[in-house]
Amino acid sequence: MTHTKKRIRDSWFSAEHNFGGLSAKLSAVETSAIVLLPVPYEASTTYRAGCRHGPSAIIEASTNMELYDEELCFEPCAAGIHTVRPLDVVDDAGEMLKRICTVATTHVERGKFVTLLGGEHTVSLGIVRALRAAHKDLSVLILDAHADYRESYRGNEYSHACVSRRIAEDCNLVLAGVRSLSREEADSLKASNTIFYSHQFRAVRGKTEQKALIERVVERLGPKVHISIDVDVFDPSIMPAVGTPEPGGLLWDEVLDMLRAVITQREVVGLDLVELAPVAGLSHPEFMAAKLLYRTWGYLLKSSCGKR
Ligand SMILES: [Mn+2]
Repeated sequence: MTHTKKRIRDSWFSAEHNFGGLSAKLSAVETSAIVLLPVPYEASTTYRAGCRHGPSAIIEASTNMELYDEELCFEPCAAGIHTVRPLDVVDDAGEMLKRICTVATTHVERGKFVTLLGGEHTVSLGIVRALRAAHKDLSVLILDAHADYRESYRGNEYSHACVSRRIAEDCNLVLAGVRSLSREEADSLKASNTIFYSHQFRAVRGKTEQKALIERVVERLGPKVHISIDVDVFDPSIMPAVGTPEPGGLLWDEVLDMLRAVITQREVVGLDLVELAPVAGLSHPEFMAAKLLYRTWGYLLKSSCGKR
C-alpha cells in the first residue's frame, strides 16, 4: 500500500469517489471500458446484516490499492473504470431488479463491460436479465458457499436464498464452491449436474488435479458467461465479512485460478460481486474484494487483447 496516497472520504456523490480513486480522465463514462454499478440493496438477509455497506467499503478500500497489477504486469485502470452513482434502493425486489436491468442495459448497449457491486445476492438477477437480452445462450457461473436454489424462501421468490434457482430458469447455471444447502436443493442440483462442491476442491492433491477439476467447471459453460461472485465462497478465515460464513471454503489462489481459466477459454460478458458485509475493525475483507475485482478486470483486458 502506498502511504502517500490520500484517502478519499467524500460522499458517494463526489466525482472523486470512484473505484481506484481514478482521475476524471481515467474514470469518464465515455472513454471507460469498464462500468461499475454499486447497488447497496439489502432486504432479505437472514443472519448477520450489513451487506448494504459493502459497495462503499470496497470502493473506499480500492482508493488505497496499487493500480499496477504485479501478476499481469500492467495497469488495468488505463482502460478506464467508470463508477456509476449508487442506485437508489427500494424495498420491492421486483422494482429493484427492474432498475438494475435498465441501468445495466444502457451501459451494455454502449459496449461497456458492466460489473455490478452488491448488496445482497438477489441483485445479480438484474444484471443477468440485462445480459440475457443482449446475448443469447448465456451461461452463469456462480461462486457461492450456498446453493441458493430454493423455489421460494419465507414466501419470497426473490430472496437471496433463491437467486440461483431464478437464474437457472433462463440460463445455463453452474455453481462452484458450495457447502451449504438443503436435501431438496442437493437432489435437484444432482439431477441437473450443475454443482461443484467446495469439498471437491479441498480434496484435490496438487496442481494437476486442481486444474482438471477447474476444466470440468469450464466445460459445463457455454461460449458466453456471466460470473457472479458471492464473497462467502472464500473460506471465512480469509473472508470473515459475510452474512452467513461457512467453513471449508475456497482460497484466494484457487478462485483466481478458476477465474483465469474461465476468462481465457470463454467470452466473459458480465461480472458481479455481492454479499460483503463489513466488520468494524477489519479492513482486509474489503481490500481483498477490491483486488479481486481489479485482478478479474485485468484478466479480461489481457484476454480480449489476445483474442483480437
Ligand atoms: Mn452465499
